Amino acid sequence: MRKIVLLFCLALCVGIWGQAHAGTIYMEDFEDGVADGFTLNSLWHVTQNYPLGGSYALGFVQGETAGSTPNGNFDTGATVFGTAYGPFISLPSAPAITLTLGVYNNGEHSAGTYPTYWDQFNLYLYDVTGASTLLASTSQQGVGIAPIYEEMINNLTINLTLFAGTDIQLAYSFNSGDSIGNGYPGTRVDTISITTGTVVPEPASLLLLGSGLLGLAGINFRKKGRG
Ligand SMILES: [Ca+2]
Ligand SMILES: [Ca+2]
Ligand SMILES: [Ca+2]
Repeated sequence: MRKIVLLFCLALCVGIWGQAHAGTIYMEDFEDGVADGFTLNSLWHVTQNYPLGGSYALGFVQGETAGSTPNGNFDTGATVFGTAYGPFISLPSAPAITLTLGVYNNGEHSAGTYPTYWDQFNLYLYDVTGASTLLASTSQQGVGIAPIYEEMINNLTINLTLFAGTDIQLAYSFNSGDSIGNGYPGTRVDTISITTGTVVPEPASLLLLGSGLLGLAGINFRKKGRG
């Protein structure tokens, strides 16, 4: 019986410990109507048109009617391209760091198993030296590059553990490449989150861990007293 109680308490402590260690270090869902810390250019803006979560998203599109359908387009009559640069984010030295976000892209592309994409979206990561890593793409395949499929919401999960302990910047890049076939609903990015485990336990979980150990000591004491 004592072993069972002990195991239960240990499981509880580990559970609390684990929860306390899973932390959000960055979150942007655009629900305050502001892309905080972003540098936006070209057609990139916070939009109420077709958010992937809540009421607002980041979009590369123009002439929208606010609503839940992907209307509007990026047809300005010329080649359009632009990058939305997010803020620099300091990643802690943690054993696991994960980026999750939603991406919707609807641009000019051919049909088939391996389509040609004339209107392309790419997600890049920049380090402080300006070196870039391609994290996700509509049009480029490769190891470590998450595919983005057209005309559907892509819920991406990207491992950033490689960049633990460094400052990074995420960059959301759209390029029509040409001036034709641009009457499409464009791109939406939403619910960008970076989570990590931390190596330093929070005071609250230490307190719980401490009281758990005291509880164990109490059980031990009572058992001995009765025997
Ligand atoms: Ca915001
Ligand atoms: Ca949102
Ligand atoms: Ca085009």
